[in-house]
Amino acid sequence: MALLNILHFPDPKLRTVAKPVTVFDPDLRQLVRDMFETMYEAPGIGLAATQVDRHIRLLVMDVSDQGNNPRCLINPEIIEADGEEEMDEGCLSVPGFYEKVRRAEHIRVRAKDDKGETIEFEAEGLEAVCIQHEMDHLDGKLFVDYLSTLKRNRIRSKLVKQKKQKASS
Ligand code: K1U
Ligand code: ZN
Repeated sequence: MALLNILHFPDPKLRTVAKPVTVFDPDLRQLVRDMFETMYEAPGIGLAATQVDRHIRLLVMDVSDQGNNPRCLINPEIIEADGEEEMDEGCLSVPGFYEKVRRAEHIRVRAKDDKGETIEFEAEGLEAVCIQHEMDHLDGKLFVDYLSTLKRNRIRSKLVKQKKQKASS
């Protein structure tokens, strides 16, 4: 297993639109294992392949309190959505910042698992928010894109400054 490097905003690679997964092989399952290890170690409740510089439509998540409900979604699609809710979101690619984002409250998701089997389920609350957040990553979108330009630019400046300070220390 391996810990993967997580890209940070404003890295332009985070803007890449991921391609569908077509081959469900042992290499894919190894990437899934590495992404779970990286997500639990961070710690986070979700991770999209885009964040670890792999531009395929794959995300992992675990929104359970005990961290014992791992879920891997490949080529995910939201096939139904209703309601609206606003929740505080964070992002491992935007470390240290939490902001409210409005998203669909209930969703129905279709995806494949790591063996290529189709799965379909309904999600609400934090699970629904997390899936929408991670699916945005696969389209090159970040939660800061929902904020005002002023807030987004402030976050960008702070993260660029922190990166420069780390590089010179
Ligand atoms: O970077 C990511 O995409 C992961 C992100 C997912 C997420 C969090 C909150 C709302 C929507 C999506 C995170 O996991 S940020 C870290 C976090 O929320 C957390 C960390 C430790 C314990 C509990 C939560
Ligand atoms: Zn994120």
